[in-house]
Amino acid sequence: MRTILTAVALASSVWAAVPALAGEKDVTLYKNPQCGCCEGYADYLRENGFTVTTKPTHDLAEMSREAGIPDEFQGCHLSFIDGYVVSGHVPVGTVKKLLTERPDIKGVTLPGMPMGSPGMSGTKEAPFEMLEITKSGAVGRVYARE
Ligand SMILES: [Cu+2]
Repeated sequence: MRTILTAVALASSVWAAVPALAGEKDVTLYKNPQCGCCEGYADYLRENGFTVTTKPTHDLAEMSREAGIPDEFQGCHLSFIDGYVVSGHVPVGTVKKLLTERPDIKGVTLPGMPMGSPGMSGTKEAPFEMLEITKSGAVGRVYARE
């Protein structure tokens, strides 16, 4: 019963996050109300031609879990883009790759807040590795390096 309730909750939250008529350039980004680098990332997406709606929430970790991302792989905000989950400061090249290739996965995550990533300050020290969020709930395979 718990599984069924979780599935229903997930279906309804994803449905709420991804309006049926949203196009591939429409982004809904959930963030903690205080998060500044999340706004930085939203602006970065806007500069790259996306239309971004930010939604403050205190349930980000739970929402990320529901989206298939275990705690240790969660980014600091959660975006829904054209049916995919994009967690964290994922560079736009990877977002475009995702929307072009349309792999059979739930989405990608860049865990944490790497220095020098889009929206973050600091100096990039190594290529970022975006991990697949699979439909079975496994996270870990590298989808893209950028
Ligand atoms: Cu951040």
